[in-house]
Formats: sequence, C-alpha cells, structure tokens
Amino acid sequence: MKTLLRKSLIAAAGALLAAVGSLAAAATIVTSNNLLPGDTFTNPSSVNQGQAVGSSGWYYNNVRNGATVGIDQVFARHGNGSARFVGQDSADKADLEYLAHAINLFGNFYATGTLGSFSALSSFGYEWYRSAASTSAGHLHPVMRVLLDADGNLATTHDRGGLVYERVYNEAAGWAAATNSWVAESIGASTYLWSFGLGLPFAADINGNGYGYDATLADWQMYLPSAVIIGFSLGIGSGWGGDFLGAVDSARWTIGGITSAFNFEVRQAGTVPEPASGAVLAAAWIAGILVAKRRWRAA
Ligand SMILES: [Ca+2]
Ligand SMILES: [Ca+2]
Ligand SMILES: [Ca+2]
Repeated sequence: MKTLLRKSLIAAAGALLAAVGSLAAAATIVTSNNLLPGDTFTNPSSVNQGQAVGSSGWYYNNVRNGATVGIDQVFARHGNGSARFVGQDSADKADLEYLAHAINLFGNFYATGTLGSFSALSSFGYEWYRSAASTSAGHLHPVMRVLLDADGNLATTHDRGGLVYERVYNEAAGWAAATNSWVAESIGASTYLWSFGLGLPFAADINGNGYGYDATLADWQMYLPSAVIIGFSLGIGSGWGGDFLGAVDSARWTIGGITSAFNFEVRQAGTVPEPASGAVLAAAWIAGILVAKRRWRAA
C-alpha cells in the first residue's frame, strides 16, 4: 500500500513538474489595486513618490511633477489592461518597477536585494504603445531599464544605477516611434543600452570612442562582471517635453535560463490580487510532497 501510494505521488509530482515547466513561460497576471477602470497614481510634488501594486513585487515609483502611471483599461493589451503613462511637462517622470525586496523610504521604493547576477541575464523585453496624441519628440516611447548594483556589494549604494533601452539608439538616423499600435521589444546580447548611475558618468562611453550609446548588453556584461540585478523598470521622462501618452505591457526577463513574464491587467470584482504565481504555488506543493515522501521513507 505504502509503495503504491509513493509511486502514485511521485507520478503526480512528475506531472506537476512538467506543468511548472510550461507555466514558467506563461505570464503572471499583475492586477491593478482598484477595480475597473483601474489605477491612476500621480504626485504633484517634485519629490519622487511611489505605491505598491498589490503584493506583486511591482511598484508605481519615481513619480513626480504631475506625471501619472497606473494599470487601467485605456490601452488594453493581452486582456483588459496595460500600464498607462501620462506626462505633461519637461520635468515630470513616472515609472513602473519590479524591485528585489523593496523598502519604502519617505514614500518612494528602493530595492534591497538581488534578482541574480547581471552576467546571467540573457534577454529582457516588453511591449510599448505611443498614442498619436503625444507631442513629445517623435523618437520617445516608454523605455525599459535593467537596474544594477555595479560591484555586486549591496552594502555600497554609490554604484547603483541602470542600463536603458531606447529603440532610437538601435535604429538608423531619423527613426520615429510608431503611434497607436503596440511594438514588441526583445533586448539581447547585441542590443545597445546606455547607462545612468553605476558610479560612472551619465551615458558612459565604456568603449572609448567618444559616444555613449553604442555599448551592447554583452559589452556591459564584460565591463561589469560583478554586477547584480536589483530590479527592472519601465517608464517615461524626465526631460521629455511636450505631452506624452502611452503604455507598456508584457514585461519579461530571462536570468540563468529562467524566464519571468508579467501581464498588467485591471482587477475585476470578485477577485483579489494574486499573492504568488501559479508556478511558485505548484513548486511549494511539490516541495511539500517531497518532504512528506522523506517522512514516509523514514517511518
Ligand atoms: Ca495586459
Ligand atoms: Ca554596491
Ligand atoms: Ca562608446
């Protein structure tokens, strides 16, 4: 009887492990704090402010000077929602960030942990949307950034910063962002990224040719071999000028061969924000089975 039970449980665990393999590729749903029509987080002051998006690990963050960010239904993508940004002057800014073990410091959020080694990052990406109602310069669209601690020592914070993806630096001169349509971005080893912070000059010229926007992800990984990833960031501003209206959805990254993917959706009545992805819950369930199995064996 015991053997039969054990065999069937091992089979069940195997089936679940296979399911987790396919779940890992499926996007985790990140729902708005508010029911339809969703969230609009803003801050009129010049001091960065943020707000947690449920317990998802995502934060509306670095919001200032009247910019807004929120998961809502206006530019719905892959379901009923996306994260929408509105910027109205040259000094405003708003981001949506996934931060490792974030803490709230004076109303804005900061990572205190790591998602893994920068050298293990093989790709990241997202989808962006620029409304034709935008009056900001034509090459501007919501960007994606990988946030880093350059020396890998989280106790020193002077070397925090990030690398920014903007399509214009990966295109021929004169490129302009598409409007009123979604654009999918896949950032890999040969994609150009520019830097802020990291204990380096702004848009650091790490290959010494006098230009700060032509280092690839692979170049940066060679230049910062000890760096760790502390988060990912999607956002608009600052210094964009004019009005910007757009959105992001489908954020993802692959670190050490493991892909995390997210779909921003508006919470509907009768649902609560998800505490964890299905894959995590299934993995916990399997761990429970394996512990129980050991107990049976010991008995
Ligand atoms: Ca969506
Ligand atoms: Ca450091
Ligand atoms: Ca350069």
